[in-house]
Amino acid sequence: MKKDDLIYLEKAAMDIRINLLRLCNKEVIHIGGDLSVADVMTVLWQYQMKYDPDNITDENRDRFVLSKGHASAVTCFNQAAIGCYSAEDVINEYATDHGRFSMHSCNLVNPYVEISTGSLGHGMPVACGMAAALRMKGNVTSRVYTVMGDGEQAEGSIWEAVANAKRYKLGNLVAIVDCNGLEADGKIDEITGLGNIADKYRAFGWNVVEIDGNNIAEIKKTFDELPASDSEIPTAIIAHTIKGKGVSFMENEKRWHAGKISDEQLKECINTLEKAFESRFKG
Ligand SMILES: Cc1ncc(C[n+]2csc(CCOP(=O)(O)OP(=O)(O)O)c2C)c(N)n1
Repeated sequence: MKKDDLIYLEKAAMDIRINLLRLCNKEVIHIGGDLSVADVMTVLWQYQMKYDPDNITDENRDRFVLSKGHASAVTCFNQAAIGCYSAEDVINEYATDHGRFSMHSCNLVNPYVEISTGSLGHGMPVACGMAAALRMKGNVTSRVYTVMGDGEQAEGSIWEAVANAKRYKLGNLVAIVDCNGLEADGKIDEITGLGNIADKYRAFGWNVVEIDGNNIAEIKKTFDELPASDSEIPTAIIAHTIKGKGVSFMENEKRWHAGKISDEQLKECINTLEKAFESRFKG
């Protein structure tokens, strides 16, 4: 069921952040890029996508490919929120020998993952192939969503897929770039030399929407206004975000690309997130 109430989605995004931090208190996770994309992922999984956890082979489902495969935790918690399993399952099983959840998304152990990812630059071409296959099978209603990082844009395979998505008229493909300005070792501007990512998608003939990717209302509006799934031009959502969003000591800090927090930090982070939510939406 679509939950289109903005406060519901804001609360859902806060709950995702709290679960991420609880897990980050137990294991090292890619917390910076999980937090930056948490709002986009919450609206995508808990509002936008046509996906029934009780019917995961439905041909008419939307497909999701996590191209920045290291953000598996934020994906797992959103899948938990829609009933694939519970958030406690994710926390208890994460990184255990026979667990379904680990640092990267793996479909050998987790059936809700369409395709294993983690080696950057591969998810997007696979998403492009899935979108083409749906078209060949005459499916005009399903969409394929993929989430990439801005550092990931340095992988050449991304641009082969971008060119082909336009060529094969894949209006059913929605590529989201989580532009948080940092990759693992520092600033994107200083490492990849790619310049303006939105302009590059435009140059390849894509429909490009630039948004504040930490603004739930803007994200929802962007999904509401997507071109029809049977249209011919692929869409790139360039989501400008803050790495570590919601946790002040992590925001814009490359040190928090991945890490673990103490019990004390966890308590403080949850308190801050809950207070921020209350001051915005209560009373
Ligand atoms: C092909 C490949 N090279 C290197 C890595 C190691 N690596 C993991 S995450 C990461 C940084 C990715 O940056 P970005 O795409 O911006 O992700 P985010 O900042 O959103 O976490 C790198 C280099 C990898 N997973 N795959």
